Amino acid sequence: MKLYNANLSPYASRVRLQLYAKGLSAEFVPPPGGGIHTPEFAKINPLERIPALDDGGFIVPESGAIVEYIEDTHPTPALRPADAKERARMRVLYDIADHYILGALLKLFNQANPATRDAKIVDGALTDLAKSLKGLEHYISGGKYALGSTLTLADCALVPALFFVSALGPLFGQSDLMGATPKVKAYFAAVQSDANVAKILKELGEALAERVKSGR
Ligand SMILES: N[C@@H](CCC(=O)N[C@@H](CS)C(=O)NCC(=O)O)C(=O)O
Repeated sequence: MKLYNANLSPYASRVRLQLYAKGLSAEFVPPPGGGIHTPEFAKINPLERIPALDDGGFIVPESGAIVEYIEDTHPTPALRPADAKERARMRVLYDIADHYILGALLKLFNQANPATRDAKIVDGALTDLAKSLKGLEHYISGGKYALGSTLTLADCALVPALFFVSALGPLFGQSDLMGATPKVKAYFAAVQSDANVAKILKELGEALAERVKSGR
């Protein structure tokens, strides 16, 4: 398997975490042609987004489709609960990370430069983020993993999202964005004792430091 990847992408990071947790090896490659928006990569993924999976010539774009495909083709160890209610709980946690937390973070990411910052957009995004974290606080298990005692796809989506919550907060004068949601805060501290989670967080941290250093 080949994954078109960028270590800083929260979407690609969820796939890498799934692969590590399942003990699967894949080749991680940057998009060909020197970027995401190139004719070379558009031939592979016309949506021009990272990640995309190439499984022997079968291309799957979209991280949600990729993680489901990997679960279907490599079912053990399962990162999706078999029980319908548990699976629905997992999906809710995954979707909170995917739609709400990353949605608010994306707005903040675009306001990172203080020179061009729009205070109204920042306030709106911080309000959305606080609401999303409050929703997460309601559904998260309170244990080491988002759903309970084992790592699931919910953790694959939440870990990169919460990495960016803690990394971006200080840029907007918010050093403790998880402070109002103690279960979420305790979860993010506890899940880091998982070796695969620690590996993903290290990769994200290094990629972010490199991006900051390059000034892009
Ligand atoms: N819904 C997509 C989102 C992927 C996505 O937006 N990836 C970003 C990288 S973090 C990207 O490729 N952005 C290209 C761009 O917007 O120029 C997924 O889940 O895979």
